[in-house]
Amino acid sequence: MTRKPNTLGEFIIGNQNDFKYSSGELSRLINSISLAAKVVNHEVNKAGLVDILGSIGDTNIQGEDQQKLDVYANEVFMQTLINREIVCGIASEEEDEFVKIEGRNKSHDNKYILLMDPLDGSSNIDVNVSVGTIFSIYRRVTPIGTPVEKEDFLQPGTQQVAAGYVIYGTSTMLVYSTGNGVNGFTLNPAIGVFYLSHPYMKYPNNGGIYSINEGYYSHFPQGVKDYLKFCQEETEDRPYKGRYIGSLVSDFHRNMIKGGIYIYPTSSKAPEGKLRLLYECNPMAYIAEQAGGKATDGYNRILEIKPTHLHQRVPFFCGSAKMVEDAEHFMAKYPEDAFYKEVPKTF
Ligand code: AHM
Ligand code: MG
Repeated sequence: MTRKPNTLGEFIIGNQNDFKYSSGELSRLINSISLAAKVVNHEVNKAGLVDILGSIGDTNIQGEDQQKLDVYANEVFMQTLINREIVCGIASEEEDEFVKIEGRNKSHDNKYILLMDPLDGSSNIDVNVSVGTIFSIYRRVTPIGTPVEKEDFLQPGTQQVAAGYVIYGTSTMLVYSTGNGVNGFTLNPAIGVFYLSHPYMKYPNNGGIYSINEGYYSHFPQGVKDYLKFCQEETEDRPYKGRYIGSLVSDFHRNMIKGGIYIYPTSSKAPEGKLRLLYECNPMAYIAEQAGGKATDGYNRILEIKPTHLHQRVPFFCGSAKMVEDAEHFMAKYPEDAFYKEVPKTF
C-alpha cells in the first residue's frame, strides 16, 4: 500500500528530504510553530467567554496579568521558539527591536531566523472575525555561533526558505510553503492535530473579487482610483465583487481559494502604505508566488525589495496573477514617484 501523508507531522517527515539543506531543523521549526498556533488558537477561541480583551497592565482576580491577545500571541510564539532552541533570532511586529537567542551553552548555534506578525488583524477579535499569525523564515547570513545582526533580518523576500500563516477562523488552518508549493492543514480541535486538507493550493489565474478599504478612496493615488473604476465597470466578467474583511490573512486566504486581488496602497493618509514589508508583505508574497499568484507594490515585485529597516511599510497588491497585472497596468500610467511629489515619503 502506498503511503499518503495525512497529518502535518507525517507531511513534514515525508517532505523533509525535498528540502535542499535539510538537517531536520526547518522541520522542527515548523512543528514548533504549529504547537504555538494551537496554544494561541485555544486562547483566541475563548474571546468573549473570559475577559481576555483587557489592556496590558490589568490584573484579574487572581492577581495575574491580563494581556491583549496580540501581546499574548507574541509571548507564546517567542517562548515556544526560545524554549526549543530552534532559531537564533526573532523579529516581531510586537517588538521594537529584533531578539537575539542563545542556546543553553550560551552559543548561537541555530541557522534560522524568524520574523512574524503574531496576531494580525487583532482589532477584529472583539467582533468575532477571523485573525491570523504570519511568519517568515530565513537562513542567517552572519556566521553561525555569533549573535545575530540586523543584516540577518534585512534580507529581501526572495531569500525566504519558508513562510506561512495560521488563520483562526471558522476552522483553524496552517498554510505554509517551503518553496515546493503551498499546502494547507486544518486543525481537528478535538485531538489537537493538523490534517492536510488543502494540498497544492493554487491561485486561479484570474478572479472576480477585489479587496481594498474603499473608505480611503479620495486619498488613493490616481492609478488605484482608475483600477477601481475598471473593477466596477459593467462587462462580461465585471463588475467584480468587493469583499474586504480588514483582516489580511482572511482576505488573502479567501482570494487565494476563489481568485481575487488584495490591495493596500499608499494614500495621502498613509504615504508608505500600512502593511509591514518584513512581517506581512514578504511572507504573503512568497505564498502568493508559490501558489501561482503575484505580489507587487504597484510597480516592483515585493520579494525583490531590499529592506532598509525592520518595521518598513510598503504598498501591497497581491492576488491572482492576471488581476495584479491589470492593476499594475493602471499604476504604470502614472510615474512611481508622481504621487510622492505631492505627499513626501516619511522614511
Ligand atoms: P495590524 O497589523 O495592526 O493588525 O494591521 C494590519 C491589518 C490587516 O490585517 C488589514 O488588512 C489591515 O490592517 C486593515 O487596515 P484598515 O483598517 O486601514 O483597512
Ligand atoms: Mg499586522
